Amino acid sequence: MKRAIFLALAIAVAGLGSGALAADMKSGAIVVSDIWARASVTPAMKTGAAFAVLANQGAEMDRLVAAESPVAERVELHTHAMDGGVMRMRHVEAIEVHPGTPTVLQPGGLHVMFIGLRAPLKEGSTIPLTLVFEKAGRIDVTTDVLAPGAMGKGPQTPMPGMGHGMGHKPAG
Ligand SMILES: [Cu+2]
Repeated sequence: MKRAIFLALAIAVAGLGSGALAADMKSGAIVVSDIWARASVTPAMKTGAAFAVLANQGAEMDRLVAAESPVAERVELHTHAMDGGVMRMRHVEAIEVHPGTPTVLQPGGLHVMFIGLRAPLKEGSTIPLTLVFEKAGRIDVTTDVLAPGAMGKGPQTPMPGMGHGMGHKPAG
């Protein structure tokens, strides 16, 4: 009984930790950062998208070949392409990640597409997502859900340190 409660607590704390810290997630040579999704505008919206920065610290090109999440019936890799003067989404088999040049998944470009959302994506929540790379394998990432019109997390979202480590003292 006690043990079960302790375990539940440990899981709750671990969950909080991963959501609050949102640290970069790494497997092999691949580092995933700035991962986020857009909140659903209405519950009727059955699709959604997630974005991230994929960096390759190795010497060989790797490829994102799949994405998985329990939030949707299907998860696909998409890009945007001009089609007769209209910007349309297109399914892609894989997304290349070259050494030295991060691949950026962002609105209007490459993205992870959720098709058949089981529930609306709520702003402020997090959703589990697994990115599958050809060489680096599977990387589980915690995806922050931002506002419906969000364009990204910004270049860096450092921990709010509240002046800690600044070390400056008032003069005199
Ligand atoms: Cu799409």
